[in-house]
Amino acid sequence: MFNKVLIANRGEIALRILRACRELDITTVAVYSKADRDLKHVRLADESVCIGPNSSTESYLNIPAIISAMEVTDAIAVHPGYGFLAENADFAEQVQKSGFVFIGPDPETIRIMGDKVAAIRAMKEAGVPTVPGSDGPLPDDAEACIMMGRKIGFPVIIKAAAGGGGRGMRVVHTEASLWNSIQVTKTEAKSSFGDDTVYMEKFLQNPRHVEVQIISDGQGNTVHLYDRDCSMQRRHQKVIEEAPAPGINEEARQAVFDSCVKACNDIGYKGAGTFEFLYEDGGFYFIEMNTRIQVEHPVSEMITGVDLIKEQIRVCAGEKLSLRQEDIKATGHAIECRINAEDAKTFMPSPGLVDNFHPPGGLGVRVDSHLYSGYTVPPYYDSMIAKIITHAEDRRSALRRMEGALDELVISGIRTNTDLHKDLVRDEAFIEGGVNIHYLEKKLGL
Ligand code: MV4
Repeated sequence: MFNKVLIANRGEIALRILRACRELDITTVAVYSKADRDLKHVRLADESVCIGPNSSTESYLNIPAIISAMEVTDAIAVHPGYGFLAENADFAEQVQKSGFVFIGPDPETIRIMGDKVAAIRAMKEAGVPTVPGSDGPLPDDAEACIMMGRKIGFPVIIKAAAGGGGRGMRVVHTEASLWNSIQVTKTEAKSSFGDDTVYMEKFLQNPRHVEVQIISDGQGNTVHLYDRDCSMQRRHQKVIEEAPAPGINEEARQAVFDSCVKACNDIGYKGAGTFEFLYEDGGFYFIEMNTRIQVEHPVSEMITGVDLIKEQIRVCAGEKLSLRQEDIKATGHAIECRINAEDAKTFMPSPGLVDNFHPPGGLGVRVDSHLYSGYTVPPYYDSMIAKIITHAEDRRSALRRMEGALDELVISGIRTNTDLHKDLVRDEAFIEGGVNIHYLEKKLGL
């Protein structure tokens, strides 16, 4: 096992990684920007290094600064968390070339999954169900593209191969507008990602976002940790997630779990990973794979009892996966509410001094947060400040437990989206289960 790990992130996830390291008897190094001296995990870490000014480009995204911090502190490995450098193949490669371990998949795997065309190809090859589409980049031939659109059936969606997470896509409703839309999407992709490769998929009108969590040791051993539903979102920002995904066709579900496990073994995947699917009319359609630990990983941990961060560290230290699929039971239901420092109605960021923080508690209530009374939320980074997770024997009970947890939660001095969550956990359609990706934006009148 590693004796020292550098945590290349901030906020709640840095604290979450620190806690996992502590349980594995690993010494921790925190790195922080000038604005982040007072972060909770910086105080708890064995060592800490300031890596740059406020701006994330010059700190949490500064590869030489992070590798220098590893050299100075003699850290063996780096955990990237989510966001920042977590899915940057060049970072993973430079970490390796400097003689350190990147806690995540190999750079080549990250690169394949970053290229959505290559990712879909690899997954389709392994038997993962995909969206009907172009099966590769679109040719520079208007007639051929129109033929393809006709065959797939309108509406279609044009996506940038280098995009993902909702960036660089365009829905096309008619044959007449297809070629122009392809050109516009290519131009935007070129300027955003430096790559104008685009592909085509059938546009699914009312899907749910259902994803499958896996962990793999890169030695042919992979287990899945069931599914999560993340359909409650606004502008590609998830608001509430839950595990397991409610009301899924059980036969399709088991088949999709098996296909994800097989795909990981086929490509020699190492680390935690998430297969993102659209789920519509009882079918799963793969869209992307995330090669990082995700914000919503706690709901999977709560239903399985598996510590995903500890497992990530173990497999990346070269240990064989000790988990066996038959030992991973899904018990009850877990729900996560993302608490952001933002106005509950306008969604405008609301950084500043938190004069009082009282987290909720009790059986089946988990709070992943770096907040403390007297902490100042800086304006430079993501506005998520806490995740409230409830677990109970069934979905209704987990929701009821969340109502109580949200009512107990006190964060004063700044505005938060807590009132939005209080409304959502009492929303009839959400309580019923299985709302689609458009539900929240429609409810908010967007
Ligand atoms: C789609 C889609 C409908 N049909 N692909 C948006 C984020 C990116 N990961 C993929 N996205 C979508 N791809 C096809 N073929 C609808 C979306 C989509 C979406 C997906 C998941 C969660 C929220 C979303 C919000 C808008 C659109």
